[in-house]
Amino acid sequence: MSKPTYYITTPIYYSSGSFHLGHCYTTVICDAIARFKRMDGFDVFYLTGTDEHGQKVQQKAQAAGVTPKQYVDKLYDQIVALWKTLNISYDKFIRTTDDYHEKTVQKIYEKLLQSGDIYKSTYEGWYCTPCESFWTESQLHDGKCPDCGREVKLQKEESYFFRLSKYQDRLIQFYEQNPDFISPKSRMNEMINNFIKPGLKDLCISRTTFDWGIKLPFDPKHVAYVWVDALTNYITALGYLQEDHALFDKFWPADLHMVGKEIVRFHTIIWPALLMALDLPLPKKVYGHGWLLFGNDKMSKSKGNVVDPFVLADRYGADVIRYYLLREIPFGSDGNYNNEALLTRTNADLVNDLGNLVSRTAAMVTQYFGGEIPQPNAYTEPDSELIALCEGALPKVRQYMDELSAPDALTETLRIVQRANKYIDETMPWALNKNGDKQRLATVMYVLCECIRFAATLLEPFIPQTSAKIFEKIGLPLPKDFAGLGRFGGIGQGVTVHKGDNLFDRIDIDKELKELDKLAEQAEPAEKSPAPDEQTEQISIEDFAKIKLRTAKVLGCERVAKSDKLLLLRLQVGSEVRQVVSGIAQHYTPEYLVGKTVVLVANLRPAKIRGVESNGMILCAADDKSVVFVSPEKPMDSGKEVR
Ligand code: ME8
Repeated sequence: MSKPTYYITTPIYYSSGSFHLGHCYTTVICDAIARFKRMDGFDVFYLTGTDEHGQKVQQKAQAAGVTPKQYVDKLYDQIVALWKTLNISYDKFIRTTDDYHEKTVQKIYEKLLQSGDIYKSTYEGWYCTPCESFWTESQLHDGKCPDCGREVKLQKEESYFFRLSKYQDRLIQFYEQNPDFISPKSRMNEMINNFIKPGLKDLCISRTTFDWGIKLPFDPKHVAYVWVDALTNYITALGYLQEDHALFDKFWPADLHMVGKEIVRFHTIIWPALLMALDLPLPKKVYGHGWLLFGNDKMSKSKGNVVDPFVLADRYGADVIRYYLLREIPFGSDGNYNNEALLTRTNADLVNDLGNLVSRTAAMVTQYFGGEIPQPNAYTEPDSELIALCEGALPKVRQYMDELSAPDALTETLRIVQRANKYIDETMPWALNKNGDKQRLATVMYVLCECIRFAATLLEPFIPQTSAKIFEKIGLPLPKDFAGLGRFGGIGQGVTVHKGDNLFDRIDIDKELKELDKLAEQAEPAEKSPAPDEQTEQISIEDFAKIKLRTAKVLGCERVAKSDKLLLLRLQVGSEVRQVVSGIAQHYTPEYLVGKTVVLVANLRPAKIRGVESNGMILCAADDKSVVFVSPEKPMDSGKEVR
């Protein structure tokens, strides 16, 4: 009989900066789930990758003086090294610059055009480049991006639009019929109240102001919107619309898209609507996990509060990081990272509980039985308690993993370890040895080794290196599945333990905290936010030539009624006279301005300011304190071109 399938994905990571411990969170969780499902008899496909196109990447590459491809290649190497360090067992790594992906995205755009889901229009609104997100005026928070709090830019460009609004009712219906689609539940309400209820607008899905993206086949001056490019990775990676689509046939729809909470809206609104337009089945679940915070802020390079996973892995090993992220951060909510919690959790669970149990047991089996695990005799109390605990563990852990709660799954597993340590104190093997009660001693040793086998098997998805080391120590082959967890008593005759080194060394917390602080001081500074001129896109001379600048002479000037900021200027521009409203009343008196020559943006669309018509804008320079108008350095007639 063929195995049930399980398709799990992480988001694809932005290739626009270095990776920190917060990034590891999504991938480590997915890895634990993927490993668990494999051990639990599923045919798993675990996908991860990198999101390599977009304006942000182009700007960063430009600032670094390299091509975008060179830039993303470097980050690709970095992230692959990170996942190797953390033992991430993905089945495929997709890069959005992979040829097959680019070609398939083009086919997807063609398909959407043919189905009438795409049309051409003009986008006018706000754009957050770091998030690559479009926002309406009312969605902004204090004029800033509601997701990351950074500056947004007013964008006006010819674009292709996806008819997202058309799918609003079908989306609501889908959510109603699939109440677990968006998890945790609170995120479902957030999506409905914040995005669906105010009404979905059609989505701009192409850009023309930069070119680091996938060109639209039917209009190559447009590149695909990076989120459409990125979201479709989940199907292009499987061979959708490609010659070999066996994986797509086998694994789609995805069982789980694991994502951080800030990108739930892309995955639960835009992505399902695109899939509906492509007439494809929808994923079964999108889980929006919380953030890893550092000092109560989201850990992120731009905030400068990052922890380097390479440094931690180098000092303590990958499993310490994996265990901390999986055990300590309450799943679904935000969790605050601090070095002390990491070290304390490591000492308590991994050194004291797990490490001690394994080393004490291996030492006793060596000392009392020459290293060979003895077969048990009759079980008595409290043996049966431990047997029940072990035999009941897998169903409970499975239930927690189905609920995607790694912390509970680990707590349940560690119960076996903790109970076994207590069992050593209760049964006092050293006394049994002293009294010559070899029969009981054999049973006690056997019970302990079995507890270790159960715990180490259940720990494989979470801390695979440690699990492998434990199996080596107790002389058993690494299990490939959970089949051996059905019944207590799986260790046969002739198995020999190997004492070896400790699994984990105890950490001197005070000393390590100082060391980690020192390392943090030496680390790279926060990513500086680009200076305004770095952030601004470059324009061509043709673009600049569209702006008509003219010298103008102030013929008359008065205050605008009921406004302490506005002046109404009457300007001579060559043979023409114009009126222009300018917000400089707090910096100039009308009398001072009359007779001065200013520079006018002459082809600005007329606007009404406080009900007064304004035909142009005069150029001013400004800092925090003052505003000064720009004037030709020597006398100049009005109406002359400024260029
Ligand atoms: O969002 N705590 O990529 P990304 C927990 N390219 N998780 C964190 C985190 C933190 N402090 N910081 C980042 C993108 N993450 C898009 C995805 S998918 C079609 C496109 C998580 O590199 C974040 O929540 O910004 C996300 O799940 C993952 O790292 C990648 O984030």
